[in-house]
Amino acid sequence: MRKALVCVIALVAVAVPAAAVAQPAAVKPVVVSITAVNARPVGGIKRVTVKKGQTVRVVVTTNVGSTVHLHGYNIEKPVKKGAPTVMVFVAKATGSFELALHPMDATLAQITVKP
Ligand SMILES: [Cu+2]
Repeated sequence: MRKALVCVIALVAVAVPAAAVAQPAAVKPVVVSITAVNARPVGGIKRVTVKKGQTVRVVVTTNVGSTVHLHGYNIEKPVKKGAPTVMVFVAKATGSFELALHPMDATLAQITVKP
């Protein structure tokens, strides 16, 4: 009896903070994580499809390169050595967009935005 009560209290303690920080699905970003070694994406070019209006969070970890560039959206982020490069954007334009690592012009990902 006492054990069951302790268990219920423990469950409530875990569930309440989780519910308090939960965000609505619409504002939750789609995370695209890429690790590149010597300008090659580990596991191959990442292909991701998102819906128009979604927020996309691109996280690139790379040992080389100076900038990460999302073609079409024309967003460029300088690469920080020893830290992930983070690019956040709202997928407003539909189509297929290449994420490249410069100056070597290596394709890291292909992000497709569907209406
Ligand atoms: Cu580019």
